[in-house]
Amino acid sequence: MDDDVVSARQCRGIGDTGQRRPYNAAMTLRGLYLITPDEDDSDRLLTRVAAVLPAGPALLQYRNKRADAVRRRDEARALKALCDAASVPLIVNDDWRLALEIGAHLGEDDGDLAEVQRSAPRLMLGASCYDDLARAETAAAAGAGYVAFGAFFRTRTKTTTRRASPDLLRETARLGLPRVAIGGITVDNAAPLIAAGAELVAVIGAVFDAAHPLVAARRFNALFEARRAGDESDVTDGRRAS
Ligand code: TZP
Ligand code: MG
Repeated sequence: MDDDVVSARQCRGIGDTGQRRPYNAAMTLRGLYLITPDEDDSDRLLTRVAAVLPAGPALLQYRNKRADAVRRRDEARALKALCDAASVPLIVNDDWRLALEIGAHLGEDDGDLAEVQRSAPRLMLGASCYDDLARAETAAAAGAGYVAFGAFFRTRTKTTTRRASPDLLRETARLGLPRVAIGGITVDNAAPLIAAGAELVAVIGAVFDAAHPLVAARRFNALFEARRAGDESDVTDGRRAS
């Protein structure tokens, strides 16, 4: 089990060019955070995920609100094998027990983060913080591995009335954790969120519903690369040091 945890915690930087490195809590995750689409056919789900993994997302989250426990376990295991082969860390939404060997993401209704942290201290726990700064502060204090905010834009994937703003990303830089932006994010609207500090943009529809999902995923990678190149040239030019 320990080996599984370690291998699931390998992560890398951006896209296809990233190098495998062992997970280290201080390491900054950065790039595209893919989340699995609603897909009732397990084989099709795996095929769709396998098609985009060559883009090298920073993380993949298994999210399935519809399947029963048996199917969720089967799918999570199959995704874990695909992700291990691609060196992409897998996160499981909602179910930290299922995620125990994999990684977990906790939402508002998934239990108390500090309690899960005590039960499973080696899990990387992400926390959904919606539009709520106080929740992000509490999650950070409880040892969250990242904090997620959203929805930033109208999304057809999830019914939500919570609406986050880029200011929340700026305000939470001081937490020192990767900030995830989610909700209606597309290649065309993501750049301001990355500029506001989002280390990760979490996406379902704009990749999985695209005509060419792998191409779409690589376009997100290019946004992060462009931002990094801009930051580096700003530093070189002495315009910006942070
Ligand atoms: N949480 C907030 S919005 C959302 C989730 C899971 C859905 C994101 O999906 P999409 O298709 O990228 O808008
Ligand atoms: Mg949840």
